[in-house]
Amino acid sequence: MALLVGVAALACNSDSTQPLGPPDHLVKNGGDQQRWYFNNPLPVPYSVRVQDANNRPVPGVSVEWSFITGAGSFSVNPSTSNANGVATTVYTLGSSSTNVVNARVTGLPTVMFFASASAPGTAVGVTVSNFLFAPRDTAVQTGGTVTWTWNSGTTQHNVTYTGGPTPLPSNSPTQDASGPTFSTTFTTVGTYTYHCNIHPTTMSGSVTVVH
Ligand SMILES: [Cu+2]
Repeated sequence: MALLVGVAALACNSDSTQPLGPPDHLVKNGGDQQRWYFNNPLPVPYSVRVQDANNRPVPGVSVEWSFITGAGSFSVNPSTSNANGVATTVYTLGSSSTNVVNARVTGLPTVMFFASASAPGTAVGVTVSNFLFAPRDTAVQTGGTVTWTWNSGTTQHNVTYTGGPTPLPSNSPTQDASGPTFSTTFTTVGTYTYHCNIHPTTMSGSVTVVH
């Protein structure tokens, strides 16, 4: 038994001092299965790691990206694996709802990425209740409007912007009851964050504005 353990440890040691082998396989590293909007870049880049037969990262390898379904575009193509063996590209969706992309290194099995796309809303509603915004995170098309509707009894809340492309939109008045509304029309692409400044730890949200 002791001998077996010794042999295993030795094998492990010799592995780490062996010269790096040629690219053997690709491992999916990030960006798969996103849902986003037509003609917008996916929020998370597509990323694969190139490894040798002993699962060590191989730098300097060219990874080619191609779409099988859905004609989008890539920020870089091909991309080259970095010191950690990782190659990335940002995929911008086209007008197809289904998107399948292959990452490929010559001679190795391909790795597939899936994304689905839809049209962003132009008139989006959020409920202001005790003590949350629902939905918390929402998206709207450029030029579209988000309308918050209060449903809060006698407790007062507001929509106060905390971040995003400047200048930030105007904040809502502080109000209560059921029925009052507040709207913002968004003209600049980006992610806006907001909270109720009376209940900032529980009541926060975001609006992502897309093309
Ligand atoms: Cu509040």
